[in-house]
Amino acid sequence: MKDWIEGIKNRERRAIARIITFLENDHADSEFLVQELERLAKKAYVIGITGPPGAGKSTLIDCLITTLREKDLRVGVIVVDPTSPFTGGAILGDRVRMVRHALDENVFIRSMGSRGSLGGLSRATKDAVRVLDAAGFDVIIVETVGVGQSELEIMHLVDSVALVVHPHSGDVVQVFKAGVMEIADLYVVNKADMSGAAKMVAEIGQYVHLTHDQTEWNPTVSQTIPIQGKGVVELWEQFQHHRAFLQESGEGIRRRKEQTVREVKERIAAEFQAYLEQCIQESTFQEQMEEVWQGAKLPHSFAREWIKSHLIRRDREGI
Ligand SMILES: Nc1nc2c(ncn2[C@@H]2O[C@H](COP(=O)(O)OP(=O)(O)O)[C@@H](O)[C@H]2O)c(=O)[nH]1
Ligand SMILES: [Mg+2]
Repeated sequence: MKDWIEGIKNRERRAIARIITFLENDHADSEFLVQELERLAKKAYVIGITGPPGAGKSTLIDCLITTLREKDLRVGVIVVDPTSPFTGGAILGDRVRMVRHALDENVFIRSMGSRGSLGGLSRATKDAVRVLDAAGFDVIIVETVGVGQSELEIMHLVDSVALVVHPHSGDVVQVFKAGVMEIADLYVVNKADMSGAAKMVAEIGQYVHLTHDQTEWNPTVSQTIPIQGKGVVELWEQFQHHRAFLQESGEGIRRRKEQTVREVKERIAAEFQAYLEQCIQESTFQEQMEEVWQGAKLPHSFAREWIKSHLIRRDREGI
């Protein structure tokens, strides 16, 4: 593991990839590694790009990478697809869109697939961000595929959230419904070469006006045409404004604190779940269940009594 840390310090891609995979598998002895990573953390700027499939997120990120590389910034990209069982490799379409950066050693692109549970996926993504931060990437971009609860979860891991839609995405209603509109710091009407872009910008502007008072950050609405390389530099400027806002207002620190609380909660829940699974296997559990099976006891009271006795037991044993 010491070698791995050295590899990270030397920004070796193989070490970066290996550590991400190791942490993804949630080994019991990963704590040491995470501690070392935390020590190296350089405090990258982490941005989240979310929006419906086909909105042009990957194409936009490809352009953003170019813009950032021109400023000599190192860029890490994590593409998260909760619907894909694949991991480590590539979510094909996304990798193809960013392929021109594949040989640039200052760019690292990684896909993360489903880890069986949503909590597992967001924990693994959080760790991947840690690894890239420790490896000294200046900007880390997290792309999530789709619009739903899982995207909301993942977006809690980043500093700034951009929601990308395109003029013909009838999905905007869906986006509204899923609650994604509320979490965006920046709105991007992508593929602005298509008709209807101005209308979409106006609609989102109206939404922002209705939902935000003028005192805090007011989400910006940008237009981009990644296939022509247009609007991307301006979008990066908006990101920088938001970053400055996060720093000056204290909102950045507040968000990071909240993220840590979430992470702790998720880990506690995962530990409890593992403990429960273990208890269920025990014969005493099966015997007690007999009463429920025979209708002598309600599942509700059984569950309550079980929790009581186990928490007290663990407490007494000082575990
Ligand atoms: N007209 C137009 N099409 C675009 C633009 N950017 C991307 N696309 C197309 O939109 C499709 C989906 O792009 P992709 O980046 O994979 O979307 P994602 O699913 O949100 O990552 C592809 O066929 C792209 O070529 C653009 O600026 N204008
Ligand atoms: Mg994509």
